[in-house]
Amino acid sequence: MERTLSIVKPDGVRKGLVGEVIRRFENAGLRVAALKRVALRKREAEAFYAVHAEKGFFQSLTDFMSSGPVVAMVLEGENAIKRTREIMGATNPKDAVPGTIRADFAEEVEQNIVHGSDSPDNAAVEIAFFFSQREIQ
Ligand code: DAT
Ligand code: MG
Repeated sequence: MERTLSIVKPDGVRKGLVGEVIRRFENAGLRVAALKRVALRKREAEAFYAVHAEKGFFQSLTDFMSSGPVVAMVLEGENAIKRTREIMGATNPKDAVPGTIRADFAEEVEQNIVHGSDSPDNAAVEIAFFFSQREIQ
């Protein structure tokens, strides 16, 4: 049993894809262990993506992530981290396999609909960023 954090990003929420994204995760056997809609402040988006602080796209990425509400969720299941990222597809939708969320709905690399943690350590940090202990019991 593993847990990961996924986010429907502001473009996914604007496009009405919250249900579609959750459907795809649930269809794959992942369970939603916690869920919330939240508007990130610019500073919060910067903290969430701190590992990318030195990248050229950091300002633009964090402007985008704070441009509207997101829906954050904890997904749980066997190999949840890897499976969530498989269902999401590659970071750049041009490289994403057809049938993945990013291939089907994203138009460009920065606004790519969905986030998923990339390791157990990062999943723990990212889950704690959005959810208190009692929200994920
Ligand atoms: P992922 O979201 O697949 O884990 P990442 O952690 O490398 O990808 O990057 C985080 C986000 O930053 C990504 O979802 C979209 C944005 N991003 C990544 N590479 C980018 C680039 N070359 N230009 C613009 N935005 C980029
Ligand atoms: Mg990442």
